[in-house]
Amino acid sequence: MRITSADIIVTSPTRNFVTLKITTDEGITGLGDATLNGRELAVAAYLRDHVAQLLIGRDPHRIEDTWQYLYRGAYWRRGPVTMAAIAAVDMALWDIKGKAAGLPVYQLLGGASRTGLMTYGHASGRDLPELFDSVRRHIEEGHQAVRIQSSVPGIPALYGVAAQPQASGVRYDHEPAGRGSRPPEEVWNTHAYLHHLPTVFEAVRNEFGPDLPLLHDGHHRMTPIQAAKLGKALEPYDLFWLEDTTPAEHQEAFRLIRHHTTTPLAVGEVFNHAADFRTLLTERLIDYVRAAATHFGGITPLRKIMDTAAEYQIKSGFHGPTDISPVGLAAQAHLGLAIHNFGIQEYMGHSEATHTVFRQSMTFKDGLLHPGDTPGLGVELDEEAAAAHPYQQAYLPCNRLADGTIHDW
Ligand code: KDG
Ligand code: MG
Repeated sequence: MRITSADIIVTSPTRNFVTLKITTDEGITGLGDATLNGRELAVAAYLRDHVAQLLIGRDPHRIEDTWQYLYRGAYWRRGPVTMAAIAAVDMALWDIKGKAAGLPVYQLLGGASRTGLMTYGHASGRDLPELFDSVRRHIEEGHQAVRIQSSVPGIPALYGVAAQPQASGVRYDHEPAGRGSRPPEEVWNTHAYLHHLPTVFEAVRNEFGPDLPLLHDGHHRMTPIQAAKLGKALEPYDLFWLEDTTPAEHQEAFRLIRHHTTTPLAVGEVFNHAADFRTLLTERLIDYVRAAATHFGGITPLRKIMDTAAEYQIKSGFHGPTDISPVGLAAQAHLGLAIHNFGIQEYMGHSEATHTVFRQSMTFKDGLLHPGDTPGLGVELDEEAAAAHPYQQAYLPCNRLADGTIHDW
């Protein structure tokens, strides 16, 4: 079998998605997700102008060799744009291999280690009653665990907290994506946040009891000592994990956080290379790997980092927001089903419009996510439907302190 074409499809049903479609001379096609929120067209250009021609004529079965060729052969290694592009090629080749074998990708990765994947959904509220309603709705939908994000008095709008009640159909604050040519700006106040958040968790525990697994995302806004303080303050509420406390390129900063708190830690959604995790894994500074197949170079390197993590009793908690396409989500669902050290899968569920563009075999029932048994990744792209939703500029917000200083996130 030989690759005959590699096409890049950019579509925006609610959010922007970049998809690579590889076609072979045997008529088998494969899809890969290359979506990098806010920098989508950079990855599309990287694939179209620098990668597509390298794929023509190659044997699609040679996944490892193609990965190494694109990674080592470019001279410029790593970085989110490069690794999202390589990820798309890697996923598309796994998709083709599965279709050629007549097997879902998880079978090629060693077969299922479990019947399905435990998930968490995103609950949020501008006040406690709204938050409680949102938690209840996520439990009713089947999630076994819930992420808790809440407004903070003194902070007018907060990323991760829907600006309207989620019952009104607004599922998330950035879906549909905030269209426009520059990021909206929000105000941030770490002191107010650190003061308020433990009171929210106390209220949620009082309302829902001790057994519901609860998570929280700090979006990289704390210093290491602030993160340590928060982890300690949240210990009575027994979190499943505290995510992205501090910008994680400072891997050694996690020594300080770990030293002070027993709250489990998750990090890595912005990572794109195994080296980003080296200190965190080998010193057991985290409990969950947050990488996404889409941003980490695909299924192949994500499998390898999870095998390394297993040596240190660290589990998966792959990044699954709605700005990872159904193809990227399927890729990590197949991997999560196969690996032994699966932890939890983030699952927000894509919008109706997204489902008209990407048809998937994935199911979510009885509290478990399953990628389905269709050969390959189990996702097909309706190109006509995709064309009906052209790319639109959209950016996540950035945040500033009250005095105007731009802040981490
Ligand atoms: O593109 C960035 C979003 O995917 C991210 O902000 C969502 O933090 C996030 C999460 O945990 O899903
Ligand atoms: Mg996050």
